[in-house]
Amino acid sequence: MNKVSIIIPTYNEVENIEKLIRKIRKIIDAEIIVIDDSSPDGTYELAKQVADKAILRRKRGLATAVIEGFEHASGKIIVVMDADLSHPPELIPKLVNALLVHKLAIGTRTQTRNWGWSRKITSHIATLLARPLTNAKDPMSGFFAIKKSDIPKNLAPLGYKILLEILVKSGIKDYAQIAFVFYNRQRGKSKIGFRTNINYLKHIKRLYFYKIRKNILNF
Ligand SMILES: Nc1nc2c(ncn2[C@@H]2O[C@H](COP(=O)(O)OP(=O)(O)O)[C@@H](O)[C@H]2O)c(=O)[nH]1
Ligand SMILES: [Mg+2]
Repeated sequence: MNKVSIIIPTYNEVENIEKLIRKIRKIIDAEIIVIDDSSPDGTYELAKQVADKAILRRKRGLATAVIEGFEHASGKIIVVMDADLSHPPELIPKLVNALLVHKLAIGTRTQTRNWGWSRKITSHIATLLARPLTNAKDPMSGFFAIKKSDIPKNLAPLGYKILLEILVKSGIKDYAQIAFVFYNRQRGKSKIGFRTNINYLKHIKRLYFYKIRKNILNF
């Protein structure tokens, strides 16, 4: 089996990161890389002790943090996941094994628990807006696996949605969609806010233009 690198972007996850990494270690032998954007709560200092690599950045941005993680990964297989325990580590081997037959494995949220109505509506609208760009059921997921060599080189995301950026730029249609129940975080706060949604709209506009130029919208 090829070596696996797990990339975890963090901002203020000091209450979650150690528990998550302990769980991952019980499940898979992988290189664990934390990319922290100077969290004021000390996430980086803790990550330095518990992760294999901890990278400190002086800027903010989830998608760009993940891309920086790709650059530091020594594994041939990359897994991306959130730090807040919403993505079950038990699913990692399934995602990795799916790459034996598929180009991409998407942890697909078929149910969500403890999400408020406004979050559900926003997520639904965001997914609908992405429909012409991809047929994947959950292109907004932050939980996926891909071979490093299959990651497109021309990624230019804005905001949160790194998987959507990869789907559009790579044109990959051969993906496994692995279902899981998404439990909202129990500790710490979501970083999604008004600004995130505006950035999403800008990002999606950019991807529409990209697809139009390539003339491959899925209408
Ligand atoms: N490095 C980095 N990580 C971030 C940033 N914003 C969010 N994250 C991390 O990305 C993951 C998903 O964020 P979260 O707030 O849980 O989003 P939600 O689950 O969609 O509400 C978590 O691990 C966050 O700590 C950021 O600006 N930089
Ligand atoms: Mg979360």
